[in-house]
Amino acid sequence: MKILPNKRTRKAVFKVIEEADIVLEILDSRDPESFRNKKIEQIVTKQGKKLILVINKTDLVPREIVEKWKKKLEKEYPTVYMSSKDRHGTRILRKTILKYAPKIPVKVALVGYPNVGKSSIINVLKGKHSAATSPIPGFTKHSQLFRISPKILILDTPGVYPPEDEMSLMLKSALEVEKIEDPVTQALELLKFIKEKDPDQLVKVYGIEPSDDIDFLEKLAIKRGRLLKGGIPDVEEIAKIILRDWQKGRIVIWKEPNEDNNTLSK
Ligand SMILES: Nc1nc2c(ncn2[C@@H]2O[C@H](COP(=O)(O)OP(=O)(O)OP(=O)(O)O)[C@@H](O)[C@H]2O)c(=O)[nH]1
Ligand SMILES: [Mg+2]
Repeated sequence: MKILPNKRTRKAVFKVIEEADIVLEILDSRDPESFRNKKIEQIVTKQGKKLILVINKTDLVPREIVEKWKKKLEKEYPTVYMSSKDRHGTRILRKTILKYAPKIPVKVALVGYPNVGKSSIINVLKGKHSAATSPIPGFTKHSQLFRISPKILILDTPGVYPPEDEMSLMLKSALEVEKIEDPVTQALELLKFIKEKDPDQLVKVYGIEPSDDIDFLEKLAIKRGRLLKGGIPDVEEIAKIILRDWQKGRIVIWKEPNEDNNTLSK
């Protein structure tokens, strides 16, 4: 079953794109391709505006993989990469914005999936904490204009995604955990995914032998003392903890551009 984006959010993002001179699409470095929103890209180009792809969170992925992604993506659009966490790549981003600015001051819209780091990018560009950020996806609710410099104005937008499967949105950390209807099923899917790609991470993070069945959740619940009345392991609470750990980047799986079957979009 596909999850539809919030209509009001979608409308707000489209309005910001109309208002902007150029648009930055923010992608997560763990699988940049799957974070692209082709509908938005289409709208931007149709309006005759320049689109720039920005691969963020590069601190989570080896540099050579990010370079490969950049090479691939820039065949379509100018592409830069950065880590707002490490304050890395901000100079090249500013330079690229000014290179493609049709006028000065330029109004730049930041768009992308929830949680990719749009608001964090504004803060590193501004050099101080101005836009509110959070590990909870869907945090920014309204668009807001920030003055980065006399030459650059940036519009922050709420995260938006195309109609997509819950599993795929969960893997992209785009859903608020509290709103996931069946966290246990989603956590088991996530464990299965991690076990296939890099089971050692489960041992490292949780100290429990990798498994993708309910047994893993039960063991972790007991280990962490998350018990219901009668000593029953609170698997639902543990499922949410695992989903949140994933969203916070405590467990990291990435994809290479040439891999077909290792996608975060499933
Ligand atoms: N590791 C890492 N984490 C980052 C980076 N940039 C942002 N984050 C984290 O990602 C989470 C989301 O960041 P936000 O800036 O709030 O993301 P957003 O795109 O504005 O999210 P919405 O407002 O929900 O659409 C926060 O926990 C940030 O600390 C980065 O470069 N590296
Ligand atoms: Mg935000």
